[in-house]
Amino acid sequence: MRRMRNPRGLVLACLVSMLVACTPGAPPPPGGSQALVPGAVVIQVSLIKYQPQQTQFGKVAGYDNANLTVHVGAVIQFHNQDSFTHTASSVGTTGFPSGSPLTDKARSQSGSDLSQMEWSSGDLQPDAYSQPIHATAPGTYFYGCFFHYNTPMRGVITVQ
Ligand SMILES: [Cu+2]
Repeated sequence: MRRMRNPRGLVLACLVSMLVACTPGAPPPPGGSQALVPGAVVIQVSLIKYQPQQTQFGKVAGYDNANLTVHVGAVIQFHNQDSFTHTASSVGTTGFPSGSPLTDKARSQSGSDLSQMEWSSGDLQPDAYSQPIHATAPGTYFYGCFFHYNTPMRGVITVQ
């Protein structure tokens, strides 16, 4: 390969690396760069505002509505109202594990379907919206924040 010593070659190298970054299989971007989709159900995210409450599923907190019921076809987006980073990340369909099951993967945006087991908003910066997440199948979906799962910071979405 030719050495990239002239500016044109450098520009070409940058373009190529941008293309590579967009190919499937490349790491997903961090969350929070998304626009609000018209008609989306917004779940507000704030550890400051939304205190723990007891539900039939266990303790939830940090999201509003943290015990949300929607119909199949709904589109959900998370919106960070705090001045620090959160995530909304799937922890499965069978309940809240006692310790956090979330790994570093939760800090990158993944998934757009609630019934996919590994969806996550990725790192959601202050005032950012998550990607739209689609409720495609009935079920009970448990999620939490990578940073504050044990605080607790957890929520449930029931799709019927
Ligand atoms: Cu958090």
